[in-house]
Amino acid sequence: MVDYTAFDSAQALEYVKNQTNFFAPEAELTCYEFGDGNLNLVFRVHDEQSNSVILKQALPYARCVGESWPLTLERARIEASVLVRHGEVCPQTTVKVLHRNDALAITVLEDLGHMQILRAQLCEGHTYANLATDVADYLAKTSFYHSDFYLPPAQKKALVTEFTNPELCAITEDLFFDDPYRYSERNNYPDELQPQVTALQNNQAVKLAVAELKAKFLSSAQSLLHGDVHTGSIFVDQTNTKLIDPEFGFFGPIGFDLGSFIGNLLLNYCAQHKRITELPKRRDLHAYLLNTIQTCVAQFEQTWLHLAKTQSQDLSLQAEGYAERFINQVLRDAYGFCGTELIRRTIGLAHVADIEDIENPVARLEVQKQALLLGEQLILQAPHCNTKEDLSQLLISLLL
Ligand code: SR1
Ligand code: MG
Repeated sequence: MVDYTAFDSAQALEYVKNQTNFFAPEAELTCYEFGDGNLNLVFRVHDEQSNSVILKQALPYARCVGESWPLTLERARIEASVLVRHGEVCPQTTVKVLHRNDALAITVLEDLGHMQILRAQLCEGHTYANLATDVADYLAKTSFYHSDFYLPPAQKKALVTEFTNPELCAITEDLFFDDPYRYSERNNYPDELQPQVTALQNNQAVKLAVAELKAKFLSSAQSLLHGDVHTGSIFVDQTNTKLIDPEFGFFGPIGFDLGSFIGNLLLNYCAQHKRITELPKRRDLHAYLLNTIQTCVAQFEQTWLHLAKTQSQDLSLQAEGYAERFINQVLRDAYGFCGTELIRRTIGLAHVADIEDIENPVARLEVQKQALLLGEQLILQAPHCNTKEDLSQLLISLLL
């Protein structure tokens, strides 16, 4: 077995040249590193004709913090395996794995460089007509086909073991559910936000509702999640949508992925109050974001229920009305998890460019206050909604 070593561009190029056959032996290859995420190295290797692949390598620590935060290389195996499994049930929306080497924590992926990262595009006010239905399709299919509704019990349990991802889950457990609700050195917010943060951290009702969500995250192995569906994990163009980066994948509560996605759209919604100055333009983008959330939730529910009606293997879970009851709870969970995403991205360790890149600190502070309040109200009120219509009404009332 080859010993792990973190690659530089020359090593990444040599690896692709010698260990794969994507390029002709005589091809003149070029390679550069361009990763700007929190955790990994990302290289693009291309030839003179601009044929290219991406080589992604996990580092033994969190890149955004440094070697003081060691992190398992196992996440490369998890990520490649989630991509393969999700790709089997939703190929059109999952980035393709071309090659993997778990010992070197390497995954070679199709290059999506002709597409754009959704977060940057939304920040610039661009819209994508297929985004809602594509993400809904991905979330419904990947979660249904890896749930107890579909998998035989023994296979499901074996997969839960295969995808046990304790170190990456611990990051989410800390950053989503613990840090924002207590003092933590990792928290990051301006002094001017301290009164709101103190109020949040003293709000016992919020802490109780967050405890419910954390308990679900810890012990509801409902399906194989992506685990980190933020708008930086989605490539888009006007026809396609591709999910990347499921290194936080594990068997968890289905609503977590949907909630993370909605949460990121809402972070953008809040930021647009200060990003777009012309009112008609801002209204249009706000309408697009709200419509994307509503369409995604409705389509997710519809596809999931259709699969449950036509593909469920488990006899008891086919009981009349059970799938509807199950998915209603998933949607309540999603809006709750969405609230935790809004809060942790505002006062926790990992922020979003949508808000951070607002240059005027006074404007940014207003956006941060809105995101905090929205998150808090979703966490408190989502558990009391019965249907997706109630959840949608709740959201609209909070955005007014
Ligand atoms: C230390 S990792 C911080 C965040 O980046 C990832 O994309 C996840 O969202 C994680 O919470
Ligand atoms: Mg990532």
